[in-house]
Parts: sequence; structure tokens; C-alpha cells
Amino acid sequence: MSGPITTEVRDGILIVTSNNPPVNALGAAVRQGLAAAIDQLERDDEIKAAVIRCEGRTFFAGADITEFGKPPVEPMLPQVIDRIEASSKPVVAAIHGTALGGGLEVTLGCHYRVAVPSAKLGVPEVKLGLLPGAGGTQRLPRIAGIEAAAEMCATGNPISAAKAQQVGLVDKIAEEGRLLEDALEFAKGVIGVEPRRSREVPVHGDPAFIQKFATENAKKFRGFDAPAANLRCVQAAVELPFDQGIAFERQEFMKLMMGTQSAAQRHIFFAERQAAKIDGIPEDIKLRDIKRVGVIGAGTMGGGISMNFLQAGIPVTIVEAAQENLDRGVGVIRKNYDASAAKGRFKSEQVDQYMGALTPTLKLEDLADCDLIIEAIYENMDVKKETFAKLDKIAKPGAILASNTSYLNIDEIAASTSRPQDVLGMHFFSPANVMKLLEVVRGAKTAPDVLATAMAIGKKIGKVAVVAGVCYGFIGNRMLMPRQVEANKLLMEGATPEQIDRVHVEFGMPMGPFQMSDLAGVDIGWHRDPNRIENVRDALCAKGRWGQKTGKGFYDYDEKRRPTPSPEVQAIIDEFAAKEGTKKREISDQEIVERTLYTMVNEGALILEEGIAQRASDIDVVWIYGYGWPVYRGGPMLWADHEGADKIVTGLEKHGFKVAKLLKEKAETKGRFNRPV
Ligand code: T1G
Repeated sequence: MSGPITTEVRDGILIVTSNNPPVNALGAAVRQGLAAAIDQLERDDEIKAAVIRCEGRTFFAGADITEFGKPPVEPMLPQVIDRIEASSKPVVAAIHGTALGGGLEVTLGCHYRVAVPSAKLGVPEVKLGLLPGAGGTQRLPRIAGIEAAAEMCATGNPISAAKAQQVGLVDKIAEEGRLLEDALEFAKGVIGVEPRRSREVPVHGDPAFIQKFATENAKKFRGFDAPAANLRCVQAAVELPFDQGIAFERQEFMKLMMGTQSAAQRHIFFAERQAAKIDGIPEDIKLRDIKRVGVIGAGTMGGGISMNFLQAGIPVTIVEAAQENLDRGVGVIRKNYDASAAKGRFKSEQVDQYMGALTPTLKLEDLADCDLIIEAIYENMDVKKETFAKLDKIAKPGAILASNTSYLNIDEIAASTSRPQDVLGMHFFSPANVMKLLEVVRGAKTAPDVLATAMAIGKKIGKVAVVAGVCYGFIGNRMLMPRQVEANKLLMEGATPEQIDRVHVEFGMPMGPFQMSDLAGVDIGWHRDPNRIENVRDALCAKGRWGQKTGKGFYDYDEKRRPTPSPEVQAIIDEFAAKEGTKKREISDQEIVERTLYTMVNEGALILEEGIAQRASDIDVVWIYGYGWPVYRGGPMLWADHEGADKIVTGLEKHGFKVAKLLKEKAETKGRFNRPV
């Protein structure tokens, strides 16, 4: 039998093996092979049972999501799973790696499940805006119980083999390295026994858990369609006979599959992986070896950046100018680790290990043995150029010199060294040990292997790295600017901070522009002269309204940091509006969308025209992972595809904006920024 599925008979047991790298996705050829294997099982009286297993790094990791949106090819996965379940002879799944989505559903069609201790089992479809569409929502409540089924389906989080055994999803834990042997032994033990078909097992557990779980997670599920659909299907398993439950699941699955949210979430799944690819640089380029990292600056960013490397097992030398700042910085790192350990994220010995790999120093010279040095000091070009000039004399040949600058020109910084080819930007997002986005800013002279090494080390420390070109604000912060400019203008014209923020939160952002300003600090970038008051922001800062950290900014905050609109702020806004002679008017929510979100799309189109981003999906990844753009809208450029470029151009022109050429082209040709998935 050619193709990804092969079979072998050993002691009367049919071993069905899939070899479909990289993750044994259940593409058409795999499904056809599985169906043929079940035919062989049924046909050959010498065969008494079967084991289904996978070669490579994992058991089936799900349906082949590259097939979505294409004409279906028989047999479809539900039919294959039904065939396995209906078999008159027992079928055992031998699970390693990650049995996910359709992969887990295949194991549920099997009569028994054997897994190695390191295996993970899950139904992550909800993260793609979907639900397990091959019987998972109906079989899980029967095999694992209502509670486990509800949580697994609605969150998409996988569970360990041990947890799976505890809830009845795994029948036996195999020894690492003996999975096939243990699965064969298990199969021998059930020969002649009527196969235990999942569909015939009664649903068990507490049905009330479903609603309780939905309520407890309402905030997390806000705006998403799929979690509620998953829970409705688990509820259907409780209320309906199996076949009717399956019909309900199919109906709910198709609704999600045809919706924009799943298209958006599948787009981001692939976009995140595409972002790691650098056009024009071979994927097998030799990378520089990063054994030790230097971080300059032990402030919020320097500390957070250091934590990423320490947690990845890479020692860090952290430099500060003054002892008290160094001590404070190291203390904050320790405090953050201790807080995570208290929440069970790390063991205390891990914290000691991380802290043991941190070398604090006051001397820049101590960075001489570092392979990568990241500067995270004051956002001032002169200070940065001076620092890089010193680094140039200290760092060893081949060391990568990176700046964490949020806006400034990497080429100018590189020019202050004799090695511009080794210089680039590594722009982390605050808090740097939490936010997943890393903008890797390539200078005009950055060497290909330096760029590739920075991207690879970004992945190693758990970041989603995106290549950006040099311009003010790179990709994310550059698109933030038109949004902020328009938000400030709208304040002068009659909108309030709470209206503008509400529109953004209702859109799906975690917070609006003014809430974000209060969180980050209204005083960031302020000239610090309380007598120089040229705009609303200056006036707020002059009054100590620096944001949440001072208990008041654009909003007033109570002891729990809950915001309330501030009459004092409104008075300041009105005063400036009067001074400007701007007449107040009723401003619609739609106008706020057009002026703050459509303008971001316009900036994104310019970023693409200028080659600052490699592809539109990179811009989407930046906004999802750097600013919390709702993943069910797929990022600004995919959202533009769904809105329609023509509608966006009309909206922009209505307010007198100059429309980017590329955006205009998309409108004229009904084109898209991203290929549909
Ligand atoms: N289909 C097609 N390609 C896939 C794939 C999939 N399900 N999963 C991964 N890939 C590709 C991926 O694009 C990348 O390609 C390569 O494999 C390595 O992936 C009916 C409808 C399994 C945990 O959601 O979570 O089943 O970039 O870089 O970090 O109910 O991949 O190399 O060209 O992520 O080691 C449900 C999605 C599908 C699992 C491995 N399953 N995959 O992580 O490698 S819907 C999922 C993952 C479904 C049924 C429903 C991860 C991984 P390239 P990678 P990794």
C-alpha cells in the first residue's frame, strides 16, 4: 500500500502506521489509507485487532487545515472515524506527541487509547474559530465526561496523558520508547471482547457545569463565536441521542466554518508561521551561536528582556550605570519570578536557577564575552549612539548589537559603530517578559545571518518575531500614530475619551487609546515642563494626571484602578477646543471607526508600499500579538479584506484623508491584502 498509510500484521494484529510529515495532518491520502486499512481489518479473519499509530514527532495533529475552503475529497474524516468505531474487532490508538483536533477524534473512534506520558491530547479547533467537527463534541462527554469535554472544547487547551487517564480518555500509559509494544499488548488483551464504542458509552458528569463554565469565562470569550458553539454542542450531547447530536454538531461546525471569525483565526494561524520566514534568505542559513546575552539597562524593559533569555536557559549579563538602579532592577526580576512561582508557573528551584544565570554589573566592559547585546536604555538617539560607539570597542567580533528602541532609526545607530552589519533592532513590547511580539528591525546594512539569528533567538525565547524595516515606529507604533492623532482631534470636536475607548473595546480591542495611554503613562514622551502647556496631554501632565500610576489620567481611578470619566479632564478638553475655535458636534461611532481604524489600514498599506513589512499578514501578526487586536478579526489588513477596500477608501475620502496608492488599487480591483484561507 503506497501513500502515507502503511499496514503490517504482527501476531494477528494489524499495525496501521501514518507517515505524513510534518505533523501527520489528516489529509485526503491519510483518510483514504485509514479507510483501506479498516477494510483490511474487517476482511482478513487472521487479523483479530488493530493498532493505529504515527511515525515522526506526533500522532495526528488534526485535520489538514490547508484543505479548508477547497472542494471536499472523500472519505471525509467523520466517515473514517465512524468506520473505525463500527469495526467488529477492537482498534487501539497508540498516542505520542500531540493528538489534536481530528487526531484526538480519531482516537475517540478507536475503542481504546494508549499514550506515552509525554503525550498531549486536545481539541484546539476553538482557537481556529471552529469546533471538533468529526464527533469530538459528542464522544468526549461520553468518554471523558461533561466537565473535561466542556473545558477542552471551549478553551482548546490540551491535557496531559496523566490527566487524560484520570478522566478516562486514556486507558493505559505506555512506557516512553515502548509505545507500540505496550499498545500491541493492550490490543492482545481485548481480542474477542466486544469493542467499547464511544457512541454507546453514556454521557456522564454534571450538565450544570456547562453554563457555569460559560459564565466564569464570559470575559475571556467576549466577542468570539466559537466557544459558545462548542458548549452548545456539549449540551446537545447531554440532551440528544448520539446521531442527533452529531447532526447538531455538523450544523454548528458549518456555521463557524462559513463565518469570518474562523477565516480570521485560521489566517492568523498561518500568518504567525509565515512571519518567521524571511524573503530572500535561505531557511538553512548558518546562524550565529548565542551562548550569552548582554542587556544594557535594568529598567522595566531591560529586566523583562533579561527574563525571556533566563527562562530559555541563556545566561544574561545585565548592566546599569548606578548601583541602586541595578539593585532595583535585579530585585524586580526576582519579584516577578517569585510572583509567577507563587501562581505555580515556575518551581522555586527554577527561579533560583534563572537568578543564578543573571550577572549584574556596572561595567559595560563585562559584556565583552556576550554573543548578543541588547540595549534597553533611554529613548534618546544621542545616548544610544554614544552607547553603541562604546559597545563597538568592547563587544567581541561577531557579536550581534541590538537596540530595543521603539521608534528610532537603526541605520543611524549602526553608523555609530564600525560594524553596521552586526547591528539591528529587537523591539520588545512591554511587559517584555509577557508580550509575545518581537519586531526585528533590519538595518540597510544588517547581515542576513544576523537577521536570521535574531529571528531564531526570538522564537527560542517564545516570541512571535516579525521583520520590520527602518522607519519611525517600524510597523506597530507607526500605525498607532494616525490612530492617536485622530483620537485627539475627535476629542476637540466633541467625542469624549470614554466614547472613543468604548468604540474600540466594542470592536474587540482590550482597551481604547485613552485607557491605553493611562496604563502606559500619559507622561511618556512628555517634555516635563509643567509651565509649557500646548495641548491636552501637557495640561494633564502638568496637573499630575500621569495615568493609572498616579491614580488619575484621562480617567479617575479608584483603589482597584477602576476608571471613571473625569469632569476635570472634560473641562481641560473643552477649554482647548474653545481656544482652537473648534465647534463641538455629535460624533457617530462609525466616524470614530473610520478616522481611527481605517486610517490604520491606510498606514498599513503605505508600510507595504515602502517594504517596511514583508507581507500584509506580518502587519496582522504585529497587531494581534503586540496590541491585542481581536484575533477573530484577523488583524488590520485581514479586517480590511473583510470590510472591503472600497468601503474603507470611501470612508477615508469622506474625511479628506489621502488614500495610499496600494489601498486605492485594492478598492478599484476588489482585491485583498491577504489570500483567503
Ligand atoms: N494542518 C496542516 N498543516 C499543519 C497543521 C494542520 N493541522 N498543524 C501544523 N501544520 C503545519 C504548520 O503550518 C507548519 O508548516 C508545520 O506544520 C509545523 O507546525 C475535523 C476541523 C501540531 C502543536 O489546530 O497546533 O482538526 O510552516 O510550526 O510549533 O475536528 O502545529 O513548516 O510549512 O506549528 O511544533 C486542529 C494545529 C485542526 C493543530 C506543532 N488541529 N497545529 O507545533 O510546529 S482543525 C490544530 C498546531 C480539525 C476536526 C477539525 C501545531 C503543533 P510550515 P508548527 P510546532
